[in-house]
Amino acid sequence: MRVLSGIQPTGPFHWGNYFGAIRQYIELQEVADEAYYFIANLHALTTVRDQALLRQYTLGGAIDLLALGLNPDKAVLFVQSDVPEVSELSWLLMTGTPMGLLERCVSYKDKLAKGLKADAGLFTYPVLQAADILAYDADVVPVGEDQLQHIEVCRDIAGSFNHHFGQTFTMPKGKVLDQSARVPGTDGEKMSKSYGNTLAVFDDVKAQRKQVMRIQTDSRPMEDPKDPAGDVLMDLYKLVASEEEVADMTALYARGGFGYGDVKKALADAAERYWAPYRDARAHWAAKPDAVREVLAAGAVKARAKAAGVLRRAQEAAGVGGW
Ligand code: AQP
Repeated sequence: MRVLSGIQPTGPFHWGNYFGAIRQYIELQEVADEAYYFIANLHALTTVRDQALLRQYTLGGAIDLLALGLNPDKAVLFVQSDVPEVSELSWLLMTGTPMGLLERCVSYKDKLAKGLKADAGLFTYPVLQAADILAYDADVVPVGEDQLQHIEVCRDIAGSFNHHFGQTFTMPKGKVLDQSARVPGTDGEKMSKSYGNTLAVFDDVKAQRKQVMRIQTDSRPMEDPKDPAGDVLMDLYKLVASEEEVADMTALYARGGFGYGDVKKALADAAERYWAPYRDARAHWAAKPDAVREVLAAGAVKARAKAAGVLRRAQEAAGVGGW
């Protein structure tokens, strides 16, 4: 099994990124034959237009992934722009991608609906993403639920290329975790950097508490029992609390007679315990930026070697190479 996934350096990673995707990266690096994980800085250009900030987020993203358990001895960690072959492959794919396929992409439509300005990069983002996946012959792509549609687009693009030019690309499959495929944000919507509703993984304890206290709840009277199903606080609590703590909290919901403030406090306490070791690991890596750069440089060499072979195969199939 060859695993690949990428994450955008568009800001500090949040619980949705970790529980939806990064946790899978860490688990899969143990069982995959090859695992490739990259910081998607070319994708991030569609939102981050400040070069110093983009550089800071890119290195910061790598530090975060290492702190969260990504092991460079087991997985190839690299920065997307260090593999220019992928951008070339993207053009080959673009020429066979129907406009309608991209127009139907929900994340593009959502961003337009939220008033974000769309450029050609945002519109064609799924094609670059398809190139990212296909360039490494990936067969498993661990992601959150919001990305499944893009993986379907990638399969469509790969399928039509294979159909037209002969078998060239491996067909990838998306992989989501049932219990955290769509982590809710502080407003109950999907947690998302661009929606301002995130709980950051590496915020300091005080800032994280403040964010937890912001979570919107309903206005049911204190004495009433509450249904824990679909409750944002409970959904988040389940991610960071122990099984025993979750059982106690479920009983409390059934009994009633408590305020949401108590649940928020328990959630903030559990979050503090959950993230403490990762915060220490982050401090360790953050103190050694050159070691992180070395990891990324070594990763880029391995990633390029793989992507160059696949690009050559695709160019020959399409008639733009091998003449
Ligand atoms: N709320 C979420 N629940 C589960 N998984 C999530 N992911 C993102 N949000 C959630 C998964 O995280 C991985 C990295 O996603 P990305 O690089 O696309 O990050 P992102 O899109 O920047 O995440 P955001 O916060 O949603 O950003 P914007 O607002 O810019 O689109 C992916 O596997 C994603 O599914």
